[in-house]
Amino acid sequence: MTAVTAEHTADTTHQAHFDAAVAADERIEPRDWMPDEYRSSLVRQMAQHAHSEIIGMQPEANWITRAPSLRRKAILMAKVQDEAGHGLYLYSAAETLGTSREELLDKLHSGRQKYSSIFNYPTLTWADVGAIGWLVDGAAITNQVPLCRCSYGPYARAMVRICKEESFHQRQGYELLLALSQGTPAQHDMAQDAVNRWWWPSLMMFGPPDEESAHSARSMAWKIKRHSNDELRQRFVDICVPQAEALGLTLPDPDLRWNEERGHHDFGAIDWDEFWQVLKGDGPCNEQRITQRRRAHEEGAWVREAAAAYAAKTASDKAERNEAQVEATA
Ligand code: FAQ
Repeated sequence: MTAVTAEHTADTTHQAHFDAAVAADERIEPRDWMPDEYRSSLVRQMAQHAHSEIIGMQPEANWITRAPSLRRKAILMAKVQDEAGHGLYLYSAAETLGTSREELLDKLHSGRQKYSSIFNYPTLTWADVGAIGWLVDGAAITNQVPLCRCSYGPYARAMVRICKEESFHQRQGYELLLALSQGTPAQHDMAQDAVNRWWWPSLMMFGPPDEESAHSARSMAWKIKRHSNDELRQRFVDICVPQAEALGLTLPDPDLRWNEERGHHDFGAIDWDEFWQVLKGDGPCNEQRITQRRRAHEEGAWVREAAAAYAAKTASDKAERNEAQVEATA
């Protein structure tokens, strides 16, 4: 057998193992063989997801100093800190695919990788913190619970923990909005205004319509994604309608109504031009978000250097101790 044929046979066997594992709902682990496109598609999605978590800290962090009570401030600080943690789990999971955190951050800072469109909208009032918790975390959970069954092990495991925390976030947003909705008329109006502004961008979080989704078909065949963008968007709308009623708030869509035949709510047309414009970098806060992220990265350089120096020192101290121990027992 020539070298080329042997290589081809090995690749075919690997591919057959991979396909069988995916078909049997087994997990693909970092040391397993995987097609190059599977690896690169995972890096793309996981990196975007990680970037979304850390850029997503900014809109809410904007309100930490102005939270209306110590209780609300403590909750908000914990939530924003959780989002940083989610970013770290996801960067670590992406690193198991052979990329590095530096490389991913560099791609974010230079605009070569995306983050979620939703974080390019401003948080104008305190009620926006509630709307983000209820709608943005709510949409994130709807999208991410199926990712707990993603075929790639490290991503699926990271998602289990993230989803538990996101569902706590969603409840705090709902509780915050409920307090405002049942408060003074001015507070109620503030809650309604926030929902009016965050509803449509939340629906865009699920990605373009299925017929325009470049990656869905392949990602679903590989069981990275388990449902299409439109399926998850519909699920989210159906969940939100009764919740909005319980909140005493209205969803800003005159076309929203129950469709008995479909067993789902119909809803109005999404402004996809706005979505693509935000993705191109022309949303209300794109410039501000990325500038702030780059600055935070530069200002944090000394922390990374100190942590690396400490890790190197701890490792060399340990090596010296081990050597001394070996000599003492020789
Ligand atoms: N924003 O072919 P598809 C959170 C891009 S985490 C920006 O349909 P795919 C927690 C897409 O990347 C929120 N870009 O793509 C939190 C692709 O571009 P590319 C993030 C978007 O991957 C809460 C192109 O459009 N969650 O909120 C968006 O099959 C509160 C074509 O799209 C995740 O990342 C968008 N909305 O499906 C934090 C979940 N949608 O790569 C702080 C994991 C699409 O070719 C506070 N990701 N694009 O240049 C996913 O499930 C998928 O990647 C989708 C997109 C569903 C987002």
